[in-house]
Amino acid sequence: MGRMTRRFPEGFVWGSATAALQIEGAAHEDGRGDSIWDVFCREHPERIFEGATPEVACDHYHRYLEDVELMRRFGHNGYRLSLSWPRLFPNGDAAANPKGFDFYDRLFDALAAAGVAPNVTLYHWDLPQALGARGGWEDPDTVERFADYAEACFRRFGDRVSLWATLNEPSWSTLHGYLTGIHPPGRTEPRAAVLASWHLLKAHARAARIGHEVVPGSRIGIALNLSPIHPATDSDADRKAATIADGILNRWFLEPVLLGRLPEDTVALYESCGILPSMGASDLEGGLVDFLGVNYYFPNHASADAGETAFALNNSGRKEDASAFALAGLFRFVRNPKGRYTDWAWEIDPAGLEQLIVRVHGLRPGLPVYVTENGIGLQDRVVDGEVQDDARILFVREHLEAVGRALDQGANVRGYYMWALVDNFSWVNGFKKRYGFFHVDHATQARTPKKSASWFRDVALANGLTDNRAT
Ligand code: BGP
Repeated sequence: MGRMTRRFPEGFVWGSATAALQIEGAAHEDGRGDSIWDVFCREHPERIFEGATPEVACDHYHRYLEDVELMRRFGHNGYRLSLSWPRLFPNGDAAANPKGFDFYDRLFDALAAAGVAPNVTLYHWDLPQALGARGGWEDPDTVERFADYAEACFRRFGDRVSLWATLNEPSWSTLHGYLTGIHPPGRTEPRAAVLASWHLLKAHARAARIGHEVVPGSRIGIALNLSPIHPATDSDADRKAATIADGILNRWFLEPVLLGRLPEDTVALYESCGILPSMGASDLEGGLVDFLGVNYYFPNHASADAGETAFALNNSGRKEDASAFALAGLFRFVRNPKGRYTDWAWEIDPAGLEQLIVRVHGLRPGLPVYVTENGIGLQDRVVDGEVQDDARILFVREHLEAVGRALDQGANVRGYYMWALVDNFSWVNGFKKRYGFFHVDHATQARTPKKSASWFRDVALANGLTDNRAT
């Protein structure tokens, strides 16, 4: 086994993460309704790598027992998943779909039998199309519909789920849904983006209040995509650009859920642009989280040299395809000349995870933190029945070491969910970008454990890292 180099706290959660739309498939089965993503992929195949769709995904709806068995065999004691809103409420209104609820009953029972504790996200981007058609997150009524949906889930599953996340990455979903237009509903309107993000924050607070009422003792959090934003140079202008970007992308979401308030500088910025939504004094009430889910992939480097607004996401995995993110007059993200990058141009920087966790600890000392997503997209292949994903082992090891350093500084990290359990539908990247511990052959749905799955099993069972590097 090797000598233990890092022991994790007792009870640490070792698992992986998925989202309903990315793995379930069975898009038209047992009464499920369309989500905005189903429709977007059907209507805009040119926007998704190779025109992929989530119709079948990993067929988890039918293969969930096999997937739970993989978790058990490979030492997972936790699993982060999301519920499909359009499977439970196909039209986004009050009419529930009993077969959808039955599916999650079966899944939770299987997880319990396998000794795997669920961490459940209510909303991971699959808004019912019926609500999308009426204005989606720009419409205040969507907040009401979300509150009803959340209440139904708390009531039905609250006896078996004790960790809940209201939303997954509201920053990423509003940014790409309403500003860059890369995700559905494909809007490119700053006012819409700020309004949608505000409604998501309200929806979070509403659901948290309801959950605490309906299931006393439940622990309710949120999963935020956080990214340290460094100034590209030491200049005052770049420092200011980094602060602005940090306000828009991180603090706008982080401060309400950790401190119950919005960041003043970002409020002032939106006000000066005339895009600040009208807000009620009690809208954020009840939204303080019991734990924070940190989703971390890469840091950013901000330059003040931002003449034009520009957005592009590398969704091909070809190194030469650039990404771009710039808001005219505010900031532009630039490549780190010293950085290590994945094929999809995401910088690999484990220290960023340590910095983020320590930052959260500084804002809410001792708050339980779970790394709810962290992983690397690779072009994994099965060769002679094996997948040698040494790059993933190195990535996860380095990030777990970063978690260890955050623990040394007093942060209360309680678990790590690697993204992802299985290779899945990677949104606009289709199926080429593989993240799983388990390789999925999308023609046959065969699951093959990658080398990283066995490596992670040893880490989980030892509850720590050893100097046996396995790579
Ligand atoms: C996060 C999402 C996940 C997941 C991951 C990897 O933003 O919450 O659903 O997909 O990123 O991103 P991608 O699949 O776009 O590479």
